[in-house]
Amino acid sequence: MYNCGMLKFRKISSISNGGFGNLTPIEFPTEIPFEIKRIYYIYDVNGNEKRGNHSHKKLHQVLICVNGNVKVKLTNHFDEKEFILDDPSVGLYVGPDNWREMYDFSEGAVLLVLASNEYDEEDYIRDYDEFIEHNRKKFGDK
Ligand code: T46
Repeated sequence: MYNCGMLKFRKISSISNGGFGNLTPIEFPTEIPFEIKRIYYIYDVNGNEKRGNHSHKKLHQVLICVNGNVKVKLTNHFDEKEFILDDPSVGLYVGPDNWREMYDFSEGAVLLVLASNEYDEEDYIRDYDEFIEHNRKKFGDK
């Protein structure tokens, strides 16, 4: 699918002080395709709440559900797909021109986001018709 996809990170299992645990490191450029300039996380979301409903013009991001699970639907000029994030060692890469919706947050879900740039409201397209028109101009008529 255009400008998005699942990334599988390393999961290092170890026993220390008699206890078992996992550790997932994420390094640029071997594990993610951009340098991280911002990190934020979304949590305490009610199960019936829907977030997102926008696209970005330039921003690259990786979404990782580090606790619980959440669904993410991506729509672009070519395709649409629903992803289930339920594994802290897996990330969803989301590049520009993808409309995103996040929903069905489980109780305690924490969605960690690694972003290629600082927060900039000018980079958002929050109106769906504008998103369609932006993509039509960029990629042509369907
Ligand atoms: C995205 C999805 C996955 C800031 O002030 N700084 C920030 O870095 C961010 C991300 C947001 N904000 C403010 C802007 C709004 O007043 O926090 C408020 C909530 O943001 P928003 O409604 O855009 O949140 P989501 O969960 O719908 O979307 C967020 C990101 O904004 C977006 O880039 O891809 O998570």
